Amino acid sequence: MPAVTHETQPIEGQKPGTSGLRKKTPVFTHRHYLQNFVQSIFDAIGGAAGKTFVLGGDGRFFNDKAAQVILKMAAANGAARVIVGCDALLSTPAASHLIRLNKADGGIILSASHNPGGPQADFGVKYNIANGGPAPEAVTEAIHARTQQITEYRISDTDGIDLGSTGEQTLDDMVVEVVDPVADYAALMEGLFDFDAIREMIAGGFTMRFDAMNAVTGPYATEILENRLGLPAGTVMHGSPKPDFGGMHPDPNPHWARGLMDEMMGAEAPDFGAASDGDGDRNMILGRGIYVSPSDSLAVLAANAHLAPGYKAGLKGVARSMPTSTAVDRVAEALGIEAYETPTGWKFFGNLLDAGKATICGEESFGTGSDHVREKDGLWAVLLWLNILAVRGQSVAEILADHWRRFGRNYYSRHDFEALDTKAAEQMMHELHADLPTLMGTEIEGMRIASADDFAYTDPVDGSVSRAQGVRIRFEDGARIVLRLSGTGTSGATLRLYLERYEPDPAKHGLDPQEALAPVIRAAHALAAIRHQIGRDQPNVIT
Ligand code: VG1
Ligand code: CO
Repeated sequence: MPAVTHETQPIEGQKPGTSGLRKKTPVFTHRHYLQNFVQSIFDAIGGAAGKTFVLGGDGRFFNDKAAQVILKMAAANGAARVIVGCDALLSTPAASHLIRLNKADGGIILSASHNPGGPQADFGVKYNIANGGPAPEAVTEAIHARTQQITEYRISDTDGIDLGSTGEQTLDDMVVEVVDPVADYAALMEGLFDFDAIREMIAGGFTMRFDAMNAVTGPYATEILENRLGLPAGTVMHGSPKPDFGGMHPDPNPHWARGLMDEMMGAEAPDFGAASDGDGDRNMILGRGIYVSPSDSLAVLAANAHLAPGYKAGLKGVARSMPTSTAVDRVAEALGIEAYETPTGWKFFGNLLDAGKATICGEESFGTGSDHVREKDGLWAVLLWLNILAVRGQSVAEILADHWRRFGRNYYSRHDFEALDTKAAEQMMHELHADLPTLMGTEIEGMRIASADDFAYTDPVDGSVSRAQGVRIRFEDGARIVLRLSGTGTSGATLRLYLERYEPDPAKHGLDPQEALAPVIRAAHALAAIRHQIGRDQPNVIT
């Protein structure tokens, strides 16, 4: 069947954010919207001809239809092969692994990650490069530039492909290989972690709950945790991916995974609890009666990774996003390895991982991962925790208390102010920015400001520079305030306020983080005039 060329026109606003292009579903399903963006990806990477791609998504509404459109466009653009998950499902880390395993040229992931899904909710498309990681800024900028020039797209005039069962098919001259979305990923995990030790711990009565939030990790968690590690059926809750995530907001944090949270804080709590997000790259870690802040989780994983077979040689270095707490920096110092600080978004870790400068990376936003793929990886973090628990034979609470005794505690919290008037939020950041040069040396809430700037990052591998990555205000005692606007939302603006304070004294490690951070929170509100600027003094979500 011949490829058909359709005329089209540029569509405004096709600019990828922190992690791909995210819009309301009706925007994506609107005439030519998806097609324009996909053709722009192919054009921006020098064409698809002869190339191999990986394709899959988190199963949200429009995932299946979008996958068919992309397959037909890949065929019409001359791609040689597309490896696609059965039913067009692939978690983000599994897609990253498949790109690397098959030495593909790139991959397209259909997901708006932790944003809700459904006909009126959110959809997204993300392009990953040959290393398996999110396209770096130079590539996303080229894609965006192309969307502003586009005049036509190519699509095959076929009916599409049956993605319901595995095996090879052809679409025009292109091979479509439909694969089990879980198998290769599960094998990768078995190679990294001591499944025998974890099985033994489980046989000894260890209990856990995993909340897949009706999103893509369901099949992965069921296969790995229940089938391979022997946890009882029902350990995985909300385990079947649904197009609208069963109405859940698949963001694994204490606010949106309330049911799991309540269970873990209750009298009948299991030993361990975890949750993942829409596309499977985030994780929340809980112990009986205890919440592990993602920044602490990163630090604990870095300090204990050598206990798992895949990391027994030790870590080459660690990296964290700038707003993530500096807890992991203390671990790096103790280990005598480098700690890198990058802008928000996993794409900034790619070069460090490729160059062997970092082994483990993390973000405060429930993202942790390593050089086994080029994305953050929710189940990976859960399995590394399980491996550590099995080797150390201690509870999550004991491990955390131990960690704080050794390194001190970095009290940490993120406050999100959502659905703000975009102009007001931008104005607030603008005025705060203008104030920065005057802040150094001034005192607020009894704390003296040591530095105040807008974070700019120079990639140590390729020298590329990324500016305006968030305002940071550091105090002389090491406390920090960071403010930035979200790059993943689909309506209005979201202010993220990140708060951190270091406490070396073990006698003071048992405080509620909101209490421990109270002066820092007050200072942030005063410095940014938050209520005055955006008309709000309480966040919607606290993590
Ligand atoms: C948020 C997080 C960021 C994360 C990004 C993608 O971005 O803060 O740390 O990398 O989401 O996560 P923003 O710009 O809204 O703050 V997800 O699980 O898309 O893949
Ligand atoms: Co995600």
